[in-house]
Amino acid sequence: MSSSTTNIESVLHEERVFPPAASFSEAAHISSPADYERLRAEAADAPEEFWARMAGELHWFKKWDTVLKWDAPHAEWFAGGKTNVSYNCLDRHLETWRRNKAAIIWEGEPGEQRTLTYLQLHREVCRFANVLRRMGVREGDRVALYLPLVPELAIAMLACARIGATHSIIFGGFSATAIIDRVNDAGCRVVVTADGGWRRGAEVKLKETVDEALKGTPTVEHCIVVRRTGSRVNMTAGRDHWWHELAETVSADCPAAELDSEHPLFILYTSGTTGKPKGILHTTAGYLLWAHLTTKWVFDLKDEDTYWCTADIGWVTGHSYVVYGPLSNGATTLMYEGAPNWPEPDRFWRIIERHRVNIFYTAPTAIRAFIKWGEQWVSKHDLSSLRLLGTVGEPINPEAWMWYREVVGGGRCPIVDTWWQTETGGIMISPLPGATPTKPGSATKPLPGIEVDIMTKTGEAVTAAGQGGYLVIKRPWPSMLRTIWGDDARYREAYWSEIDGVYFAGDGARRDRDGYYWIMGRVDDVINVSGHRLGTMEIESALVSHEAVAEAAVVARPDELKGSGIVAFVTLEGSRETSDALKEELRRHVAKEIGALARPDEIRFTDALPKTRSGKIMRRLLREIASSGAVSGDTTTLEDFSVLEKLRAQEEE
Ligand code: 7RM
Repeated sequence: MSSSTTNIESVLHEERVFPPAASFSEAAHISSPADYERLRAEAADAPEEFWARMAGELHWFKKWDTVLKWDAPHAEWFAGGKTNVSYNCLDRHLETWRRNKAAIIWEGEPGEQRTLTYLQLHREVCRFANVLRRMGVREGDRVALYLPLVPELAIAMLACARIGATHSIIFGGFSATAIIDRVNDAGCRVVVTADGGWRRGAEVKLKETVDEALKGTPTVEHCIVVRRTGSRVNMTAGRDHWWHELAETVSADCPAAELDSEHPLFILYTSGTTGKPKGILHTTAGYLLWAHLTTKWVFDLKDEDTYWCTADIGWVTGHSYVVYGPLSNGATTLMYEGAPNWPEPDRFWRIIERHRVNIFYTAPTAIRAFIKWGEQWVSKHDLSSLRLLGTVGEPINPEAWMWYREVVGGGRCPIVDTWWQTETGGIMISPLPGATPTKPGSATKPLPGIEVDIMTKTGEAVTAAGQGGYLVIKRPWPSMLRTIWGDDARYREAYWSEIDGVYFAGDGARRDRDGYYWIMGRVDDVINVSGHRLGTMEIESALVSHEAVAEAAVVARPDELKGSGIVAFVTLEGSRETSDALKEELRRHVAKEIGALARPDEIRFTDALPKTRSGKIMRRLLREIASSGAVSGDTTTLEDFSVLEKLRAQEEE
C-alpha cells in the first residue's frame, strides 16, 4: 500500500518553544523534565506498581486485590477494592481544615452568586441522596440529569455517586427527542431537571422540554424539578416533585455506600459519525483516580487556587474537570451558568477579575470567539491573578495559542493544551506546566502511565518524525471507557477493531523530532487531494494565521480531477469586510504557507460555523453543504440551527 493511503501528510511548520518560567517550576508538583521522565519510566517499567502507588491518593474502604485484570478489550481496575467517589470528593475533606473552604463558587448568568463550602456541599449531597432513595433509586439504577449549570447539578451527581446510582447527564440544550433516545437507552428511573436556565439573557425552558420527552420514556417514574428561574411550569401529580420540597423531608445524614471499584459511575452519550449516540460507560475507582491525578498534575492545583473550567457539565470536561477532579483534590471550583458574551463580550474576564481566578481552562472555539470580539474586552480587566491557562476540545491553531498566551496570560502563564476524549475519561496528552517546554499547537507528550503511539491503518508504528498517522493508545489506563452501554459489540468495533490490539482514537496525529504530538483532527475529516491525505487542522491554521481571519473550517468536495477539492468556510475578524479580492488573497496565503496542494478551490465567508454544544466544528454538515447544498444527516447535537439556515440560504443566492 502506498504511503499516501495509509498516512496523513503534514504541512504545518511551527518552531517556537516556550520553556516554563523558573519561578513556576520551583513551586510546581512536577517541576522538571527529569521529574516527568522519572514518573514516565516508573510507569512504563512497572505499571501495576505505579498505579498501586498512585491509588494510595484515594480513600479506600477496602483495598483492592488486583490492580489490573486485562481481558482485551475489557479492563477491571482495582478489583476487590471498595471505595466511593462522593466520599473521596467530600467526606475526606471534612476531617481537615478544608471543611469550611469554598468547594463551589457559582455565578448565575443574571449575576447571582452562591458559595458552598465542603461542609455545606456535603449536607446538600446527603439530603439529595436520601431524596433519591426515597424515590426508590437503588444501587445500579440510572438517573438522568437535565439541568442548567447550577450547583444542584454537581449535588445530584455526587448524590448519585454516593448511593451507587449511575448518572447520565444530558446537555441542557438538547431537544426532547435527544432526551428520549438517551433516557430509553439507559432505562432511567428518575429524571432531574429545572424549571429553566439562563442563556444569553433568555430562559431555556427545560421542564417544558422534559414534559414533551416524558411522553416517550416508559421507564421514568419520577421527575424532580429544581426551582431556578421561578417561571411557571406544569407539575404532573404523582410524577413531578419540587427538589426543595423533597429536601426538607429527609435527613442530612447519608453514609456513602461502599462500592466495588468497577461499579458504574456514569454514562455519557457522545455522537458517533453515524447512527445513534454511544453511551460511554465509566466506572468508579479508575475513573476517579485519573481525574484526581490529572487535575493535580496538569493544572498544578494548589490549595490556595481558585480554579475555573468553563465547560458545561453536560460535556465530559465538566464531569472530570469542573466536578470530580477538583473536588477530589479539595479545590475551589468555579461554576458559571451562562454565555461568555452576556451581558457583554467581557463576562469571562469580569468573572476572573472578581473572583481572582488563578487557573483558567477553556476551549479553542471560545478563544477564537474572544479574538473575533477584540482584545479591548480583555485588556480592560485586571487578569493578574491568572497563573495557568488550559485548552481542550479541538486542535488549537498556533495563532490562537499565541493570542491566548499574550493577551489573556499577559505572556506570563504556561498553556496546557490537553488532548483527551469522552472515552478516555481524563487527559492523556498534555504538557506538565512546570516541566514541559510548550510549542504553540502541540499537546506535547503523553502523561506518565499513558502509552500512545502513531500507527498506519495496518498497525505499523509510524516512526519517522513529522509523519502523520492514526493516534492509538497501546495499554489500558484506569479511566478508560469500559464499554458502550448495552452494545459491547459496538465497543469492540469502534475502538478495538480498526487497528489490531490497540485503542483507536479516531484522530490523526504526528510526532516531531522532540517526541511532541501534534493532533491533526478527526480522521473522518481528512481530505484527499490528488492522493495526498491532508488533515483539516493544518489548512485551517494557515487560514487563521492571516490577520483578517478569525476562524476557518475546511472540507472536501468531490472533484473529478483531484479526487477532492477544498472548500474553506471562513469567518472574519470583527472589523473586516468580505470581498473577492480577499478571497483571492486567502487562497494565495494558504498556498504560500503550506503549498499549492492545500490551496482552497473555494472560499466562502460566513458569520458563524455550525458547532456542537461543546464548540466542535461540525465539518460533516459543512461537507454536505459544500457538495450538495443540503443537509440530510443527524443535526441533534448542533448548537445553533440558524447557522445552518444562513449557510443554506447563502448557497441559494
Ligand atoms: C475532552 C473532549 C474528543 C475529540 C478528540 C479530538 C478533539 C480534544 C483536543 C482535541 C486536538 C486537543 N472530549 N480534541 N482535545 N484535538 N487537541 N487538545 O473534547 O469526546 O468531546 O471529544 O476532541 O478530536 O478525539 S470529546
